[in-house]
Amino acid sequence: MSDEQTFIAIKPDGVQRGLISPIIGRFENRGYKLVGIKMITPGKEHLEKHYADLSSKPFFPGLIKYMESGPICAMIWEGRDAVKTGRTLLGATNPLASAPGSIRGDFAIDVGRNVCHGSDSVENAKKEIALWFKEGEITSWKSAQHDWIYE
Ligand code: YYY
Ligand code: MG
Repeated sequence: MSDEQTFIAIKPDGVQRGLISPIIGRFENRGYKLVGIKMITPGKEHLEKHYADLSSKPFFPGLIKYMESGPICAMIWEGRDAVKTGRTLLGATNPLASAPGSIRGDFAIDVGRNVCHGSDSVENAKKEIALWFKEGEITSWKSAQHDWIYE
């Protein structure tokens, strides 16, 4: 489906390190379409909901503190296989295991400072988009490049 959507976030370290434009560039250059974007500093409760499945992990308190520490650039990217390909563009969770050419493989070292988030399934993408965006914040538009990207 060329209208599959994924939730991608540039974490506080990515924002502070000036990585918004290179990360956006990876998705734009690949052919994905940006349909939602905002700078947001969410509270603890919001972040605990976002990472609810990790709440029993030893790194959870540190993860929430890090995510709370500054603004996050929250985005929705749309296009064929956006969820799976979005994860490939990001690289492995541990940047040291991420291939060069991926975002984490090019811009990060430590797992706790891995600069970006991407939904791991279509179902979770839907949940995350609903958590981070209100309906009126999502734009529907036809890219002039559409027919040059898709057959
Ligand atoms: O989806 P992804 O971000 O690649 O990994 P998750 O397993 O969902 O973990 C979320 C987040 O938690 C990860 O991006 C960094 C952090 N984390 C950590 O600090 N230490 C770990 N051992 C595993 C994950
Ligand atoms: Mg995850």
